[in-house]
Amino acid sequence: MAANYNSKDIVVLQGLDAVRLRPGMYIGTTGIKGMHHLLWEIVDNAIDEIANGYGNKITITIHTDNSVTVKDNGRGIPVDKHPTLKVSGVQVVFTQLHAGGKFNNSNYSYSGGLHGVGASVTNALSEWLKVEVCREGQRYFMEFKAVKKSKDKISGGVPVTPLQCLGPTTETGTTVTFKPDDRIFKDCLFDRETIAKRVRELAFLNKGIVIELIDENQVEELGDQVRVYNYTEGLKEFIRFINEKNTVIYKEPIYIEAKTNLIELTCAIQHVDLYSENVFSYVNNIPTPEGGMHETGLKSGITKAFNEIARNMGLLKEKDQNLLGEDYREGMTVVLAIKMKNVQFEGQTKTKLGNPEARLEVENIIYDGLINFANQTSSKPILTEIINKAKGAAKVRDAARKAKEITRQKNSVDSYSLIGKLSSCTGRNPLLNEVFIVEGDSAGGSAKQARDRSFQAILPLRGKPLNVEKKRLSQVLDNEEIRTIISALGTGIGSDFNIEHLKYNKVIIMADADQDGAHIRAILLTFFYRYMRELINAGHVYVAIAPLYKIYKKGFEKYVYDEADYDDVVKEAGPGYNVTRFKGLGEMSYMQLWETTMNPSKRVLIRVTIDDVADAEEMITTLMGDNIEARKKYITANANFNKVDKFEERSKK
Ligand code: 28G
Repeated sequence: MAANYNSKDIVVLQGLDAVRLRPGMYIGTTGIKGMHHLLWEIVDNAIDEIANGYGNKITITIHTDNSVTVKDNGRGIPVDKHPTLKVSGVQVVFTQLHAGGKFNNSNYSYSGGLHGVGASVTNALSEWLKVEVCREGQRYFMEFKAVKKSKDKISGGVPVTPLQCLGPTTETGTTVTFKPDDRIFKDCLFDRETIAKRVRELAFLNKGIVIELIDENQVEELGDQVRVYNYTEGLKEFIRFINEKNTVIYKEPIYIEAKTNLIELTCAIQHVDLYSENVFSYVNNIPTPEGGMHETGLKSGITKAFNEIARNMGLLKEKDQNLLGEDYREGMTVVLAIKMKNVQFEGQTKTKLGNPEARLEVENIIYDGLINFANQTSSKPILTEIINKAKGAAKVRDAARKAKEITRQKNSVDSYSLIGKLSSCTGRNPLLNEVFIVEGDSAGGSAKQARDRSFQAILPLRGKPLNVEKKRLSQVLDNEEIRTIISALGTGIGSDFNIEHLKYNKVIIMADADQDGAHIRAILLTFFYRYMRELINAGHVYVAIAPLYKIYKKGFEKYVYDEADYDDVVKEAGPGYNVTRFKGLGEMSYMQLWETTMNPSKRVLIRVTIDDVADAEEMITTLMGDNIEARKKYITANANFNKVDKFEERSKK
């Protein structure tokens, strides 16, 4: 038995060794994101089992040793011997790459992107992994671990024992516990908030599912050691959550649900009294911020249906032109989630759906769904609101187009004076160049002295730029600071945006570490988010972090960038140290500014990313929106203005 067992392992381990050799190929990075990916592989399997109609609950427990347990109450992974591989189904799932048939098996239908690489990848990159299966009246157990093979070779996911039967049970389901191997993921710990965000999203996307999140690192008295996510209304609740801070123009979101041979679709739509459009799309539970065929289909379905409805309701007359899609999408929040087989992801971040067949399928379902909705008498007031809002949008669209023309002319006439503010760099290679957007003329002056002019340009902003959140495009373009930024970057904005014209590889926001600076950062990030999102997606936007203190004495000098590091640095300095506190960029000499904030070999930059679109949306609407109470609350809760959290992650240079 044992000999037989080992011979089977050989083939299997070759596969897993490949994973340990090049983890990045399977999980993207060996940083914190990659480590969380191990968890998502296991959670994905549990979600799949429940989405297939078996069980309703998942429990995720973060343990104090950085291991995690995931438990579902599905059928339990099959335990009988696989007909060709001759080992238990459990062993197949955890040792065969792509086991579970996520790619080619009709039982398991959906996969996507880096997701769906399989539980074996988690196993290969874990120090140990334990599985318990309850199935057909029996409880089973199996354990795997990483084993040292020679001086510098470790194999991961090696079975410690074959599948064991532990005796009878009335339960059914699968429980997996694993500990990421810290030889691969150095200094990485599971982050409760990261997990909570994704789990909340999964609970919105899979209505009815109950996901319990337990963090054993959290002491009970502090509150939420256990959080439960359960949304019986799914995307409807998701949309209410996204729009929570805004004023909606009708209360009940429009909801569409359908299943065809090709796809399963759910969609919720609700308008707010603002002007931007917010489309959140997912394929197989994976966010697709770059859009793709399903979004194209969604948009044409919406435009076609609403124009037809507008005519039927007499809100568009025979002589009137059809309204444009963008008119109907003004102030519209949509969440679209589809599931389909054999997905192809494309685009810069592999988050764009490429399957051409998805386009018409989504278009037809959305069109039918909306026409159907219009046939219910209760929908009339809602549709009247939507169509009248769209008519308003069409009117200003015309005016906006004219304003844009004028601005374009203005820009070319004024370009000398606009660019006059910009101290450009001498280098001509956009890939090497960077531009600092600096608050205030005096800081701008220091930055000009400090910079390395061969590749660093400085764009000082006079006052605060316009808060674009509540503004239409024409008003946005009326703002001189904004126009200056647009012409300095060279890309154009909105639908005219072209990243190939970008003149700088890094666009760095440099503002004070105080409340005012935080506001300017938020205004600029909002502008980029609303009008140049691709700039963020492509990783060109950064926030420079200026030091808060300098701690020094004879033979010792260190800058403190984070309030939390202060005590450590003081300890390191020892007795007799001095402290300089920097209230703003303006209080530093230009040499200090260079040393601490601009010199690429020493500075701290945060690359702005949109990991969680709904979250970024929440931050933007809260910080920039109408609801002053919500904004005050948010600012109080996130009072550390040196940290621009939620919206970014640190990039190790
Ligand atoms: C708790 C953490 C993660 C899972 C199931 C259930 C089945 C299954 C999973 O089958 C196909 C067959 C054997 C390899 C399917 C049970 C059909 C009938 C299942 C999970 C491929 C996979 N009965 N529950 N896999 N196998 N939960 N939770 O992983 O050969 S994975």
